Amino acid sequence: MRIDGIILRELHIPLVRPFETSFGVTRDRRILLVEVRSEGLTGWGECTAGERPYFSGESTDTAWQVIVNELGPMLAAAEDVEHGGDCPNLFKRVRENRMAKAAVENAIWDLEAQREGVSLSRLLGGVQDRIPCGVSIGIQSSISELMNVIERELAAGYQRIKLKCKPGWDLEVFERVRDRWPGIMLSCDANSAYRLHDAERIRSFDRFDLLMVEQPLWHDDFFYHSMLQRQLKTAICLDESIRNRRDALAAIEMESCRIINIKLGRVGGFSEAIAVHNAAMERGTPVWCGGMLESGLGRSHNIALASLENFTLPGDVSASARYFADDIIEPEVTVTSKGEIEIPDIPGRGYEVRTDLVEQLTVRKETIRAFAMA
Ligand code: OSB
Ligand code: MG
Repeated sequence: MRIDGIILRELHIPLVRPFETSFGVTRDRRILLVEVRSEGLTGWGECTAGERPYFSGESTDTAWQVIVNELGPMLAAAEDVEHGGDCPNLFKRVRENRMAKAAVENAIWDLEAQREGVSLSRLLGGVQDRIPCGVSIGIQSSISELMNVIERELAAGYQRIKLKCKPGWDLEVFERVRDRWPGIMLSCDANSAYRLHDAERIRSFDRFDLLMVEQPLWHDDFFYHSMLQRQLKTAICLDESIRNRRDALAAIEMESCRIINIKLGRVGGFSEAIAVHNAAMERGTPVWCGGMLESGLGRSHNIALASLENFTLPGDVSASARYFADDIIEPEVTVTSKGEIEIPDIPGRGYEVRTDLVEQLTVRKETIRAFAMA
């Protein structure tokens, strides 16, 4: 395909309420959007890096630098990019920086779906026409506040409640929640808040019948998670640790987890996300689609990904309105009263980008041109 223009933007969008995890609080999003123009069509990609390098080593600022100085020029200079799947090879000189890579690669997949006149879901190999949805609930100021939030989300139909946790915001919280809702699908996500000396504490999570405990230990670990998994009835789910297909295979082989969270940005884009999905499916390991407080654009890509066959558990893919007063896509993402999102069955991502609103929210913008690579 002929690449006619690449534009990188940073948007500032406030969250409707702060989101607190074991590594910090997010109040306002700084979102990077990549726009790739080709032969009259525009593909969009979102970078899921956080404002600070606390979830992974990437941040809005590192991704900006890598896209402007490396990935953008590589794409602008490429002569033979036809598919989103060509991007990993094009970008292979750049190590790490998977969220930056995903933003650019996903824009090409987005473009390709439009060009081929198929839905992004079908282009990726998706087979489901609706996906089950859960919510991720941040650490709250009190347990009673948390109970109100859970009540609201269950009333909205969400099928699974995931509680962010850390030492001190765990046992008592689970106890109170289970007392009130004994039968709901409940899980927790520690974002690496525990260490080996907490093993006994984590073992006591078993009595709450959690669907999984997500990333209890170090962000880059398989070995100690495997030691811990042996001592638990509850399934461990890995998020941060899984960077690619090899990691997924290693984690499954070592029994470091029984469930895998797939995030587009964390694994570097649709190509690797599909590879992780397929590797897990072949080994009977269920996966689900994680979220990174994405705007509607990233959300629409998560929805398409989650339509693949082995996404059998409810994902952290939820309604736009939970995070944003006014989303940058049209229609915004909504969830049915059964806690499902319907997969759009029209060409492309199935949600239009509100370009006027994107322009209004843009705080910096750069047009990327090809330059000779060394
Ligand atoms: O670990 O899943 C996580 C948000 C930011 C960083 C890490 C995580 C999360 C979430 C939010 O849990 C999921 C969502 O976008 O709804
Ligand atoms: Mg997580």
